[in-house]
Amino acid sequence: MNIPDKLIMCIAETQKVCILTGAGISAESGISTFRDPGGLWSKFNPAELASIDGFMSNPKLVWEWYQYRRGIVNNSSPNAGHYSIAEMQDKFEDFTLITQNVDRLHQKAGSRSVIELHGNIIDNYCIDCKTPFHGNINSANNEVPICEVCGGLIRPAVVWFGEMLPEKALKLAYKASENCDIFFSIGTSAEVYPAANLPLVAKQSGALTVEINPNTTAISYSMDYCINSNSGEALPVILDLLTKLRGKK
Ligand code: BV8
Ligand code: ZN
Repeated sequence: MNIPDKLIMCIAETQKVCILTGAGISAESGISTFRDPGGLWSKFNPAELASIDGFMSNPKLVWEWYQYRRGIVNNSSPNAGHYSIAEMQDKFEDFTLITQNVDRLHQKAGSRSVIELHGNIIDNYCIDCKTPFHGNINSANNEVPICEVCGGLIRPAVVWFGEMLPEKALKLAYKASENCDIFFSIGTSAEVYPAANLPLVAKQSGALTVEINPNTTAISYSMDYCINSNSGEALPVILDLLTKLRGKK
């Protein structure tokens, strides 16, 4: 895979980097993406499962789907792409990592202050009183746990379709996208809003934009660089070239 010299020079000279990741960065960790052939949405209907209406109309089905995905996530490890991003964090004065992912593999790889736009699949809370739930979630017959405070249903701490994103996370994400010199869009189809706005906000704010994705996406045409590669392959190469170039100075 070829990383243009000019791009590496730009990365080496900048101090303000913003990265947005999607499900693709976790693909090499064995976690299905959503929209790739055979991905999660090809097997399940997102409106049915990843939405508040879906949960309220069939709490047990949705709970079991998240339990199934939690099992995969709990047995997954970060890949070279996650570790490369974690190592990049201390190479720039101003570095922001925004993720749409709910698997917390960035944090497992050592990334700090990760902005989670769509929540996380590890935590749970009461759908009525919002109290965080720390009780047992693995009942024998996968029953939906009940809130110990008010008796409400317990749900995963993800952001479902039709739900607002966490206000603070979204504000920080827009601010970083508006103020960076280089913006990377990595492993996302850029089809879910408002996250999909961020690469374009960065571009409109004057950032150099780089996409890392083996496929073409809805925003490829507007990116300054498209590295058509798996992130687990491209990111270690970028990190190595950057370290060598910085080391030479
Ligand atoms: C909201 C958590 C206010 C749950 C998820 C404006 C215009 C149009 C629609 C809307 C809009 N504003 C709001 C909407 C509605 C909706 C939306 O965007 N719908 C889309 C489908 C059109 N948005 C919302 O509802 C959001 N809420 O805005 O509230 C509102 C509400 C209603 C109406 C107006 C305003 C909430 C969105 C959050 C939903 N929750 N996840 C869960 O996980 O179960 S979204 C889900 O999709 C995941 O978080 C996922 O991360 C995210 C985005 O998908 P990607 O990460 O990009 O994954 P995908 O599979 O699509 O792509 C993977 C890519 O990786 C591919 O390109 C592939 O080529 C690449 N790849 C594969 N292997 C590799 C790789 N890349 C690199 N390396 C590899 N090895
Ligand atoms: Zn409650």
